[in-house]
Amino acid sequence: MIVMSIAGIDPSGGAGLFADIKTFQNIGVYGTGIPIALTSQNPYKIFSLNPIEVSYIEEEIDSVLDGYNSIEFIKTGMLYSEEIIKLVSKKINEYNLKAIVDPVMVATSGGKLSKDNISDAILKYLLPKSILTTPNINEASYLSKIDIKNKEDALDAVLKIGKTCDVLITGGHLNGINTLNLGGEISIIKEKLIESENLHGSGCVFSAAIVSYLALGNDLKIAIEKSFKYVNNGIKNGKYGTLINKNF
Ligand code: PXL
Repeated sequence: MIVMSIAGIDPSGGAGLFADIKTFQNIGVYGTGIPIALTSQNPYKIFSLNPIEVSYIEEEIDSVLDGYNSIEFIKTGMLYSEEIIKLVSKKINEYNLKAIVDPVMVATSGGKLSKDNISDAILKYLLPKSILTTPNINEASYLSKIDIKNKEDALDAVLKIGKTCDVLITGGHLNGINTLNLGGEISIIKEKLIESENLHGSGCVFSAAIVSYLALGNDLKIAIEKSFKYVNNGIKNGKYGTLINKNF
């Protein structure tokens, strides 16, 4: 099975495209990766961003998908700008892809990963063509325009975002309460929060795991359950970022 991530590069390896590729490899699918920007950063700080030209990103995507026409599932991470979001939406249509959108805007370390406020562009162009989005509460607040502070707010937000796309608001910043709207079915999955230094990239790894398990033939609910286990294991046993016990 071949999958694709379209994301930014964190050269320290814990988040972004490199983390996605490591996750694909560990779970047992073949990862391809389209870098949309270079960054200079470590797990604690983002120093700068260096986006790749939009026409070149298009060439990258076309080269890989023309060579590997069996790719069905992709994920998106950092997309940086409205222009790139529009391009990726166009490609999802063109190649009939099933996309999981991790609507990355700000790093766990606090640095900005997008040019402007891109939440409206994600909502307008990308989510209508995607099968699932996995925002944390900050990203979900931008997307829903609800300031999410508790479980009730998160439930309101999944109803709102869920009109456009299935949604799972991750609970890492909400006492481990993950809030889901899958095809109109609302549910909560409560996870125990783990005290850890290894949270850098956990959102990236989570959505990459979902893509991997879907490509291996699991349905969305099972893929999500397995991905929670995978990420928990990574956070517990990781060393640098949310990585990833080989013996998982
Ligand atoms: O974790 C979000 C994220 C996504 N993509 C890139 C990142 C980060 C966080 O640092 O660097 C490239």
